[in-house]
Order: sequence, then C-alpha cells, then structure tokens
Amino acid sequence: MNRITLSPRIRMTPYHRSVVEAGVSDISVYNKMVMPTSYGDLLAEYDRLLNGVAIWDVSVERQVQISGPDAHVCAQYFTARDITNMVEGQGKYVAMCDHAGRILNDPVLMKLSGNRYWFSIGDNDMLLWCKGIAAERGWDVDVTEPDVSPLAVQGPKAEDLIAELFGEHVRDLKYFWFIETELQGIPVVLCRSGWSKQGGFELFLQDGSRGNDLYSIVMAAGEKYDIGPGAPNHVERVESGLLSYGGDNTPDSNPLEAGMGRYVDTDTEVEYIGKAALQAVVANGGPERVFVGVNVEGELTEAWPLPARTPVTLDGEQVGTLSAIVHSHRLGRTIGLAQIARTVVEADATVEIETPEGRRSATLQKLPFL
Ligand code: THG
Repeated sequence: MNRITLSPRIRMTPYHRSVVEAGVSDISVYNKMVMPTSYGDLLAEYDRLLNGVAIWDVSVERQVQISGPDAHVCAQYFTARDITNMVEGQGKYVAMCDHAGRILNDPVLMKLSGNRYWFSIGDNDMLLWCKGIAAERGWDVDVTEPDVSPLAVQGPKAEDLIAELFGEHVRDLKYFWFIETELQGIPVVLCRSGWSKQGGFELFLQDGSRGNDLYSIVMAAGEKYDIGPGAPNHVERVESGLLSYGGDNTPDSNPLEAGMGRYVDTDTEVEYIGKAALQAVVANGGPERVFVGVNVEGELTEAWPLPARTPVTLDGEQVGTLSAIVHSHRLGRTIGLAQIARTVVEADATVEIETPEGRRSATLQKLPFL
C-alpha cells in the first residue's frame, strides 16, 4: 500500500501546488486535510531543521474561532487553564478536556481580541464539540472554522529570515505571542510558535487563495539561508519531548498523564469542563501515569518502528505503553516516549519493551531528552 486516493473528503491545503513542486513524497491526513510529512530525505530534513531553516505546510492545524460577546467565557469554559489574565496578541498552550477530565486536544489558544479567540487545534473534531456546547449553553457566540492556514518557518535561521520579511520588531515577539499583519498584501497572523524546539514562527495565512504566493515569497527570501521544505520532524520532536495528541496519550488520559501538568490550573475560580475531575486527581495524590522518556538498549533496526502503543512491561506485567521510538541522531542512541505507571517512574525502575526482535530493557528519564 503506497498510495492515498485524494478526493474532496480529504481537503487540500492552500499550499498544495507549492509542496508538490517542492517534491513532497509522503503525506498523512490530519483534521481531514492533507499533511505533508516528508520530501524524501528525512535525515536532510532533520539537519535543515537543526542547522538552517525549513518551511512546513501545517495548514492542518485548523483554527476553531470563538467570536462574539460571550467569547471569553466560552473560550475559558473549553480550557483547563486560567486565561483571565491573557491579553490581546498572546497565545498559550492549553488542554481541552471532557467532563471526566480526559484530554480532547492540546491547542495553542490565541486571543485576537476580547471577543475573538482561536483554538489552533491538533487532530480531533473540536469544531463539533465547541459548537455543540456553546449552543447548549445559550452563549452569544459564533463557532466557526475560519479560512486560516498556518505555514511554519522553523530552525535557527528562521528569525533572521522572518525579520527580513516583516521587520526587526519580530525579534521582540515572545513565545506564542503574535501580531496581525500582512506580507505584500497577503493577510497573515505572525506568531512565534511551531512544533519544534529549534525556534521559529508560524504565518497564519488568512486568505486561502494566496497560499502559493505566500509560499513563493518565503522561499525566495529564504534562498540565501538555504531554506528548504520540511515537515514536523518525528526524531526532533521525540528528542524535545513534544506531545503528539492522540498518538502519545491513550484516549482515557487526563492532561496530567499526558505531560501537560504545568499548563493545567486546578486551584482557580474559573469554570471549565473537567475541572472537578482534575481537582480530584490532584487531591488523590496526582496522576496514575506519567509521560516520560525511555532509553532503549541496542540499535533501532529496519524491523521497527513498533506498532502504535507497544506494551511496556515490568516482571511480565504491563505498566505502560510506548508511543514513539527513534534513533536520536544527536544522542546516538535509541530513545522513545511512553506513558508509564507513576509508581514505576518514581521507583526509577528498569522496564522492558517487546520488540519484533525480542525483549529490550529500557531506563526511564524526564523529558525533554534535549
Ligand atoms: N502549531 C499550531 N497549532 C498547533 C500545533 C502547532 N496545534 C496542535 C499542536 N501543534 C499543539 N501541540 C504543541 C505542543 C507543544 C508546543 C506547541 C504545540 C510547544 N511546547 C513548548 C515546550 O513544550 O517546551 C513550549 C510550551 C510552553 O512552555 O508554553 O511549543 O505546532 N499553530
């Protein structure tokens, strides 16, 4: 199986022609939209992200826009973090939970104004969730998916490139802060963000008909920095311990079990979905599982990667699930991500992973690796 049938039910991104011309070789589907995942040389893409600058079509990070007089109370209700003091132009990494405190998404929440918010979402149907709950609550809001498609520019040379395109003032933007601006007449929201720890920005294109124009402008200006195409990089994100919602966490995980504890407020007056359940988790001594790094003995071979959520065992009993395993180019060893029972993590136990080539032992460590 090496083809995917592109039909209208799999949405193309506004950068489609550009990424095809750039030589896209692999795609995935995320939020019912095409997500380019490689241009044929993952090691070169990793190297470009670590040492240069890369351009990523991440249109799949769709926005759920909450606008109207009740936007603040509505956005707060969806967010397991106190957003009372958020100001216009600020973004925050947040968890959205169900009523049992289980994580539904891990978006970047952006406050465009007092009555307009964007949840820049990961892969789950949050538009339906937000529409349904806002309507049932009778709030005066519109819940929509606007014509907004992020283009990420990532890597140590991203800031110089973005400063050249938008002006020196972009160097003062703090993490997840943004400005509404334009580039040669193309409306964009420029945010210091992106799913890597190599630095960079996301350009939230606000006119889908201009995607290939925007892509060309960035590519032309980036030529002197040797810019090239890339995509969210699996090896780098494992090294950096960035959560991939839906992949890393089991469906019944709360955000404390998905490594998002420091972004969750339980000691707060504000009301949000899942608050009572999360307060109970804290009152009972903390989460049952912890999101950790694993150092796996031996080399990663062709027979891997493992199927999703490989059992992690201790003395033959399952104590967790492994969600990612890679050869770290920078560390020169095999590393992975797992959700593991807190008692096992606290005991700093050595665990086992069942691989296609037999059992391998693994030690645990705090994230990030790097
Ligand atoms: N860009 C945009 N939206 C997104 C993503 C994105 N929505 C879904 C998904 N990706 C969100 N996931 C993350 C996960 C981690 C980070 C950003 C998005 C991140 N974390 C930093 C860290 O963990 O060190 C900083 C977090 C902090 O300290 O506040 O950057 O990629 N538009």
